[in-house]
Amino acid sequence: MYTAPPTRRTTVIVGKESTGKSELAAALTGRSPTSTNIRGSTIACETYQTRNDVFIDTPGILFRTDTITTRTALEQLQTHDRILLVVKATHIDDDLADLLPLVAGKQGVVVVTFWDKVMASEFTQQVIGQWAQSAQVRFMPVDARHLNSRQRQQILAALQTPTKFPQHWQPISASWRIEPAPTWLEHPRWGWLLAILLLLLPAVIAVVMANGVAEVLDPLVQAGLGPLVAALSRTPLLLREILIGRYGLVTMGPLLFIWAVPTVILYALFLGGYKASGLVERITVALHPLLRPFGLSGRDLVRVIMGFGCNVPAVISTRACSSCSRQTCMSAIAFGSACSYQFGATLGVFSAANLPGLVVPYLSYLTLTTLIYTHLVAPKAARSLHNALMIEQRTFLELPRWAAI
Ligand SMILES: Nc1nc2c(ncn2[C@@H]2O[C@H](COP(=O)(O)OP(=O)(O)OP(=O)(O)O)[C@@H](O)[C@H]2O)c(=O)[nH]1
Ligand SMILES: [Mg+2]
Repeated sequence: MYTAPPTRRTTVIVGKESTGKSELAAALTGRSPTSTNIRGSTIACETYQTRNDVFIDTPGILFRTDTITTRTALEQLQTHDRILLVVKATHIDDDLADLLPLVAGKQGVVVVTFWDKVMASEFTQQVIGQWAQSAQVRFMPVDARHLNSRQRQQILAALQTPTKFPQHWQPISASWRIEPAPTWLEHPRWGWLLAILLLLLPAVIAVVMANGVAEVLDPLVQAGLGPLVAALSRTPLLLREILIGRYGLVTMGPLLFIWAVPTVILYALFLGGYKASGLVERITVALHPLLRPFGLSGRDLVRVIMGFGCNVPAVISTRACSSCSRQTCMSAIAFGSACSYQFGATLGVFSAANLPGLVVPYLSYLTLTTLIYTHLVAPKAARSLHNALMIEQRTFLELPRWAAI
């Protein structure tokens, strides 16, 4: 007998940026989102569905800034009443103070992520217990990357009978705040230099490794193409030139792929690793002071570099950039990293000419001209010393997981 599926409950997952909302949504539903998550940051609302539930994963809310993604998250808050509020254990006092007013009067539960970074002692448990009691809201401390089935069941069960977030509740202070340990990237004098070297490193390694692969494949492909080239040599002159001339489709095309594609793939893998480990954010924080005179922030720089991988997601993900710098950032992508093939193909040409060292002047030239261009097009206000809209927080570094890359 046919039984109609029960009406699904819709829950909106909200929280600040990089607090583990997407990890939670995936762990709670065991599903992938219906839309793509570009390089780890949610830039539009994503829906995760199970038989009984619909979870709407919103982009992280950024305070002290004015991004389209933040506006999107706030719109979802207005239209739905069941909320899964995500706060980070390491900055729990700030997160609660900032986010509770946004959800007051709505129903839901609070999930405290990054619990693995807090010493799970009697004291910390006590604080959570006291909050739950005085606010009459459930608090669930978890490591969102490794949600066990008991925690999953508890959160889903709590969402079946959500309680109201209080209107006027002042939580007693947790009194802990855990900042990621500083690295050499935070060195006041040399941090920026290390950041630049780390940014260039993937390009250099990708070129060296990819060229190694291409050197092996090149003669094999040329030999494989031999019979086809011979067969095509009897075609009319114009067609022959187009197909097997010096820059012909058959003679040159496959070789370009061999030289460029490994570079593109390796570069994308390196950047994926940087992003999944949190290193990209650290680099952007280190470079932030150097970028401000050009009307850009570290956040924008990541998007420009993403353009080398593919400029479409790079431009789309500028939704998470401050409105103040977004246009400059898109201009910089269009100017400096306009095409996903630009990088691979250019390096392929350098290598084919046996001059791979040209990568250094090439990148320097590209950087310099892009910076001059952004300086010219950026609004004066964005370049101001007083512009605090675009300052980033330090992220925790971790070993990149394959799945995340
Ligand atoms: N140590 C630790 N890392 C976590 C936890 N939750 C998430 N992460 C890591 O934090 C990073 C961000 O996680 P996401 O799930 O993408 O965070 P998000 O809140 O969806 O981020 P935005 O969509 O950009 O707002 C990833 O590298 C996760 O692996 C956690 O509980 N503990
Ligand atoms: Mg997300």
